[in-house]
Amino acid sequence: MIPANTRIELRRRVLEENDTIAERVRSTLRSRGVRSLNIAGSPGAGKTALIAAMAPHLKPHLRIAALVGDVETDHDARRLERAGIPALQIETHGACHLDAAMTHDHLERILSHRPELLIIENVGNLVCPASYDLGEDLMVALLSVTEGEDKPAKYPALFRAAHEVVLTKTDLLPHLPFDVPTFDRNLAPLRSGDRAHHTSAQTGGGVTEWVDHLLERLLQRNPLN
Ligand SMILES: Nc1nc2c(ncn2[C@@H]2O[C@H](COP(=O)(O)OP(=O)(O)OP(=O)(O)O)[C@@H](O)[C@H]2O)c(=O)[nH]1
Ligand SMILES: [Mg+2]
Repeated sequence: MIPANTRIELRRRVLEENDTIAERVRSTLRSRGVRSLNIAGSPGAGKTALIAAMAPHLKPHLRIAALVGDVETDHDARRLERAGIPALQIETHGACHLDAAMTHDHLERILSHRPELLIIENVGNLVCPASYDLGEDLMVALLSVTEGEDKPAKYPALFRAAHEVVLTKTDLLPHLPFDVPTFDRNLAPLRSGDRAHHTSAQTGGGVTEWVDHLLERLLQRNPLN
C-alpha cells in the first residue's frame, strides 16, 4: 500500500505537469487566434446534444471544430460531424477525464480545420474534469434536470471551477420533480450568485440566448481580428 502522503505528492506533481502542458496549449491557441471551450458534465448530461444544437447559432460568427473525449467509441465525434462540425475523437481507454497532454497530442490535427472556436467535450464525469486544465479559455459545466437539484451541493468542485453553468434538458421540467429554486440555492454559494443558463437541445429553447451570452464573453476575451 502506497502511503497517503506519497499519493498526495504524486497527485500534486501530475497536476503541476498538466498545468504546464495546458499553458502550452493555451499559448498555441491564442497565437493562432482560436478561442476554446471545455464542456464538462455527467455521462449523458447532454453535452454532445447541446454542442450540436449550438452549431447553427455559432457558425455565422465563428468557424468551429471539436475534440471529443470518451472512454470508448467514436460515436460522439461522428454525431458532431453529422451536425456539420469537424470533430476528432479522443478515446481514453479508461481515464475518466481528458488531460492537457491528450488535448496537446490532437491539437495540430484539429487545428488543420482552421477553427476560430475549438469546443472540447470532456469525458462524462462530474468530479475529475474539475482538476484538469485543458488550456481552454472557458470551462462550461452542464447539469441535466434528470440528475437532481442537489448535485451542485454534492459535487461542488466542477460547479465552482466552471466559468459558466448550463442546466440542460429543460423541456423535461414539466415531467420531473426537479425544483429550480432549490437548484439555484445549491448553486449560488459556489458562483457568487451567478445563475445557470437554461437550455433544451431537444426543442432549442434557451440555446440562442446561451450562445449570444457565450459569444459576447469569448469575443470580449479574444476579439475577432
Ligand atoms: N429531452 C431531452 N433529451 C436530451 C436533451 N439533450 C440530450 N438529450 C438526450 O440525453 C441523452 C444523452 O445525450 P448526449 O448528448 O449523448 O449526452 P452526453 O453528455 O454527450 O453523454 P456522454 O458523452 O456519453 O457523457 C440522449 O439520449 C439525448 O437524446 C434535451 O435537451 N432534452
Ligand atoms: Mg457526448
